[in-house]
Amino acid sequence: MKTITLNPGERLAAGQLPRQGVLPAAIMQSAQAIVDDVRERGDVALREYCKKFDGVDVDDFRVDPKLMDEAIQAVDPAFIEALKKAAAQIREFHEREVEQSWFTSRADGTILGVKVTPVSAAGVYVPGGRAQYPSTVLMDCIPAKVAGVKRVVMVTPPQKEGGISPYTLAAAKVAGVDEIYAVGGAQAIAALAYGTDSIPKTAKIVGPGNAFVAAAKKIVSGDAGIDMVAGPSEVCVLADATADATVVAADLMAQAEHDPLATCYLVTCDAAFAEKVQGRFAELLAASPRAEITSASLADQGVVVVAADLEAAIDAVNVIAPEHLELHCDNAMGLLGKIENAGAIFVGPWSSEPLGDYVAGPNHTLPTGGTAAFSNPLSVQDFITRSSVICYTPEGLMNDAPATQTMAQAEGLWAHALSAGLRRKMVEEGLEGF
Ligand code: HSO
Ligand code: ZN
Repeated sequence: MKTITLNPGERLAAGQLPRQGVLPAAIMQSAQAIVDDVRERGDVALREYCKKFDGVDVDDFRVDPKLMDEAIQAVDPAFIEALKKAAAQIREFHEREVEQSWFTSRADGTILGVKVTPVSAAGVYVPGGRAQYPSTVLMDCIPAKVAGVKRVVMVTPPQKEGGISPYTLAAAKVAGVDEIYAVGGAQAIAALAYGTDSIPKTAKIVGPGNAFVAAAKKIVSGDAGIDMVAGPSEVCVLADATADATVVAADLMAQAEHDPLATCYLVTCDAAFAEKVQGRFAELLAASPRAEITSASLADQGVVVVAADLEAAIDAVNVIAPEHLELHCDNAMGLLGKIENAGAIFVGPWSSEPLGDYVAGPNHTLPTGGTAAFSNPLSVQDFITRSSVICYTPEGLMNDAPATQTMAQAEGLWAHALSAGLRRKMVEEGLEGF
């Protein structure tokens, strides 16, 4: 890991962080070409990309829902039990996010409010290939179902030998997925956004993927809603000497093992503790089957920030705005109020990030790359639309028409003034029943 030592009074600068920032132009260009092609040629283009990128000939992208039931029977029952426990806790957490329609009335009888409607269909991208993430199936599909979405459509790349992992299929069953298509990459995002003969379009597209998937989501946004443009996963551990060095090392490695581009930050005021943590890696890596990815991530992306005092350390955390933050320090809960930017905050020594990745209940699809400064974890809100509702009475109209006419005149909008003025005249003439 690279060490940045802050002098007293010095702040961490965002430019010191190993962030790629915007998606490379070459990736944006090839994703754009794929999206345009699928939009134009539909299933024919999809089949070609499937052959080219996944090496599989697919006739029918639709996966028979019966395969979900078969997968439930085929996998280890302990895994199904774990899935069910996780699903129940994720559902319970997200049920608290449900937003009700609401209405208020003014003294003049005018009714104002918000009507909440689930989106008609949600497309959920689930990465395939080397990474199998049934946990992401739960995290991304359950909030959609809790929101009341009728069609939850999962897309995931087919495996080399065709078909979809039984772990992913079993998770889809537990999450209540309605339709599954074996298609991945930028082409799957295009199919969800614009529809093809075999894949009907969806209003909202969510879920993590590689850089091409992220680029395609960025390209289609506006034509379909997207949750976020996700980058590599990140963890930041804020620790003092009360933390256990081996536990902190393991927590950093838990993020590093996702991806050579995953980024781990250790922020501390104690340089000796940071050394101690790094001293634990060798032994843990020797036991890890994912040592290659993990050590590449730690070596190339890992950052230790040694701050002069706790205030500077917390400021550094807010500058990093990490996807996941672990507070491994004395009075961890007491620091919560000072944390401004973080996707998920794990408080105290027992709150291992992997508990949150799988079972705690809050969503693990979180803002990355510093976007926690302005965006949010995936939630039920991602799967609803709100419509403002405005219902005037004649009395209410008389109260608000004059100001409307005055503002319309100031903006030079003649028919706006007319629209309010005509009604005002009708009320004045006693023509309220029209
Ligand atoms: N830490 C990942 C989520 C995940 N971990 C899935 C294991 N499986 C990004 O939040
Ligand atoms: Zn994880």
